[in-house]
Amino acid sequence: MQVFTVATTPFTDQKPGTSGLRKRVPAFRQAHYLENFVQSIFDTIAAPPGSTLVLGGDGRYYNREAIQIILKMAAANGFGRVLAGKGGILSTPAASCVIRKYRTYGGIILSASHNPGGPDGDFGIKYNTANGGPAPEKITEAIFAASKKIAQYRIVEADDVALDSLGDSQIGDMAVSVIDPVSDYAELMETLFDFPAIRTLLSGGFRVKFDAMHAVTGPYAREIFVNRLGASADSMMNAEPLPDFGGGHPDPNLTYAHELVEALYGDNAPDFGAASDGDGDRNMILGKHFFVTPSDSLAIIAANAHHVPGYKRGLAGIARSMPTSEAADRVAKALNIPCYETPTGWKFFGNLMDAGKVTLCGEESFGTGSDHVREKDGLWAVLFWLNILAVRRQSVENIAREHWARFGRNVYSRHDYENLPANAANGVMKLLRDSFVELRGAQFGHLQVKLCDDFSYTDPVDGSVSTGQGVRILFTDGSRIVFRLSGTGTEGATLRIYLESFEPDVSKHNLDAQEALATLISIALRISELRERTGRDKPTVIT
Ligand code: VG1
Ligand code: CO
Repeated sequence: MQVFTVATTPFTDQKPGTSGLRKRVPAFRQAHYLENFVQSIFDTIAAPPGSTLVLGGDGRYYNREAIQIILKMAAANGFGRVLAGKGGILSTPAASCVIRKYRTYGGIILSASHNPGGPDGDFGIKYNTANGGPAPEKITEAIFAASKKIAQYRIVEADDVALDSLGDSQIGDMAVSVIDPVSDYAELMETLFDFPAIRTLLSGGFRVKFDAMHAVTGPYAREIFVNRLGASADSMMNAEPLPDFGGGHPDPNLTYAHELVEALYGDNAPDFGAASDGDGDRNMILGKHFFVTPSDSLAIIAANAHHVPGYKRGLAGIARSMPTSEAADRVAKALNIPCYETPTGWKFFGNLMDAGKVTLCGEESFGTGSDHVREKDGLWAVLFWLNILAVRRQSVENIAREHWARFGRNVYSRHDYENLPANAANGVMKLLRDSFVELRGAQFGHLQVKLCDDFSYTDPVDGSVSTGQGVRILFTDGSRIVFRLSGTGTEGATLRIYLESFEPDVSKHNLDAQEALATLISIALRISELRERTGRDKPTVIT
C-alpha cells in the first residue's frame, strides 16, 4: 500500500455549523477541500491504529465520490476497517445505530440533511463519536482549528471500492465491509415497538401515507412499513432516493412536503401521514386534516410512552432545545421527571443521554428521538405514533386535542426569513442584544417582558459552556419570542423567529396558531425592525 502525503493549504471557511460542515457541491469539489476537512477530522480524533470507522451518507449528489476519497484517506490514516453502507447509503439514525451496535471508534456521515441536493445543491460532512452522536462542540472546534493550519493530508492510491455489493474487500491493510444499510436499523426498531399491534392496525383499514421525499428513507420505509408491517406499496410516496431529491427540498414541513399535505387535507384522506428529510432524522406527523407541531409531537410521545414496549419501564427525563415549545415540560412535570433545555442541535443531547438523565429528546425543527441511538430519528417517531395509534384506536386529531385538554396548549410557530444579506441579519441580532436593558420589564399591551437574554448553556454532565445560542424574550404570562440565526445554511443568512404562547382554555384550542400568535408576531417585528432592515414583508417559510 503506497501512502501519499499531499501538500495543501488551509481553507478559512471549514467551521462546522449546527450539524457538521455544509457547503455547496462546487465548494466541496475544489481541489483538496474535502480532503482538508477529512484530514482535520482524523488529526483531531487521533484514532488508535486499527480502529473501525462507519461511513455512509444520504445518497445526495457527490456522496459516492466523497466516499471513495474518504475510504482511501482512512486507509492512509491507519484505520483497520470501515463499515460502509451499500451504495454509500446510511441514514443519519442508521449510522448512529451501526456505530453503537458494532462499537466502532466513530463514523463519518455525508449529508446536508434537508438542504437541496444536486450539482449546484448542498453537500455536508460530519463526524460522530463512539456513542453514535454528533461530535460535541469541543471536538468540532478542534477540527476547525486543525483545518486552519493544515499543511498536508494522507491518501493511498487504490482502485475504487465496489460499493454496490455486500461483502468485504481491502484497501491496502484496511478492510472495507459493505453492509446492508437497513437491516441493523430495522432490527432495532422491532425491539422498541409492538410490530404485531401496528400490523393489526394497518390491516384493519387504517390508511397511511409516508413521503420519503426522494431521499434516504425510501428503502428503510419500504422494508419497515411494507415488508415488516404489511402497509400497502402505494402508501409509500417518493420512495426512490435520487441524488438531487427530484429537484425538491427534502424538508418535511407544511411548505416543502406539500404533496403529502394535499393528500392528508384532501377528500378521502388517509388516517395518518408522515414524511422524513434528506438524511432520515426529521419527521412530520399529520392526521386526517390535522398537523401535529413537532413540539406537541414530543410532548404527546412522552405522555404516551407507557403504551410502547421499549419505553414501558418509564422515562428518565426529557430534553428539548431552547426554541422548542414548553409542551414537553408540562408532561415532564406531570410524570415527575426532569426536563432539560439545551441549545439547538442534537449534539447537546448526547451527554444527557449517555449519563442516563434523559430518555426522550426533541426539537421544534421536526426532530424527535430517544436514547436508542444518539441522533434524532424520523422513522422512529413515525413508528412511535403508529404504536400509540394501534393501542389507543383514536384519530391523530383526537389524541392531540385530548392532550391539550389535559395539559393546555402551547400554541407555537416558527417564521423563517431565508437567504437574507448577512449584514442585515446580523444587524437585527445586534439591535436585539443592544435592546436588552430597555426591553426588560417593558409592557406591550397586556404582555410584560420578564426576562431577555442571549441563551447560554452549561452542560450538566461535563460543565462545558455554550454561549450566544439565541436571543430570548420571555413574558410574564409564559409567552416567548426567540430569535436565532441558522447554522445549517450555505448561502446568506437565515433568521428564525420562534413564537409561543400558552392557552389553557379548551374553548380556544381551535384557534389558528397564526391568529393566536398575532400580537407576539407584531411585537417581534417591531422590536427587531426586521422589515425595515431586511426589506422583507413576510417570512419565506412558516412552520
Ligand atoms: C436546524 C434546526 C435544528 C437542527 C439542525 C440540524 O439548525 O433548527 O434544530 O438540529 O437544523 O438538523 P439551524 O441552525 O439551521 O436552525 V438536520 O435534520 O439539518 O441535520
Ligand atoms: Co436531517
